[in-house]
Amino acid sequence: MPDSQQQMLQMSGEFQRMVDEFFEVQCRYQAAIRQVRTRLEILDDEYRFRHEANPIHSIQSRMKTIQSMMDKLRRRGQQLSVRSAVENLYDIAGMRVICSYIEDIYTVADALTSQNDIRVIRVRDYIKSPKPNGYRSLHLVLEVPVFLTEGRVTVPVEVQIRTIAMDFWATLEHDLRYKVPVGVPQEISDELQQTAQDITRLDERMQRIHDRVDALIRAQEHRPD
Ligand code: 0O2
Repeated sequence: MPDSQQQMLQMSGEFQRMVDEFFEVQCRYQAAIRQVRTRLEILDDEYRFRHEANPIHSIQSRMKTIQSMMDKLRRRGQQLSVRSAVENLYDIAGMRVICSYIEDIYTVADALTSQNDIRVIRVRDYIKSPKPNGYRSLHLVLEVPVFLTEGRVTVPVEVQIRTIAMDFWATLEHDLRYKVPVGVPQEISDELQQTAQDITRLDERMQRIHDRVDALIRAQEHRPD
């Protein structure tokens, strides 16, 4: 068999091994996403029962594709393998929790991180310290337990918590950035930054209105008949 053909076979064999390994680890990351989703849903249900309000508007989740994992490893100059991805990437399993109000973000984050079998690996608060482009969101990397036939394993999950308005901005900004590979012109970046500030003011106003309505409801509950 010619050398080139042998090389091709070897490469496709290596790729196949990588894909098999990926499907094996995918199973535990998906289990970790399910764990976190169930815990979030339980917290949301309990909150509705106790406070007649839902801190969570919606939950999205995704598994990083093998291609996107390898791209990230390549960008960082790290070894290109599934093992390297598991050792170096925190966002193979990613979740996005969308809340209506800013305070709900911290209510959800506190409730989740205070569960004693969850370990907080990293917190990045881009709400208190927004990125220079205006990006805001609370990022947590949590290590959650998953029970497999081989026993208990822990798996990292990146949880991004943000308001509907923050999500609207981040989704559009992300799409725009990908649509213009040569880079978004400065005037558009400036306008996006300005819009991020408008959205911050909107979120703060909505929070104040919500607090006032809450106070009215509480006052009515305590009024003698
Ligand atoms: P995708 O497609 O959303 O997954 P690390 O998490 O340590 O590997 P990083 O990138 O420093 O690396 O972490 P960080 O800052 O916590 O942000 C990771 C994710 O947050 C990004 O994932 C985005 O989803 C989101 N994000 C961060 N900055 C921005 C921003 O300026 N605009 C928008 N729209 N989203 C942002 P990925 O891997 O980039 O992409």
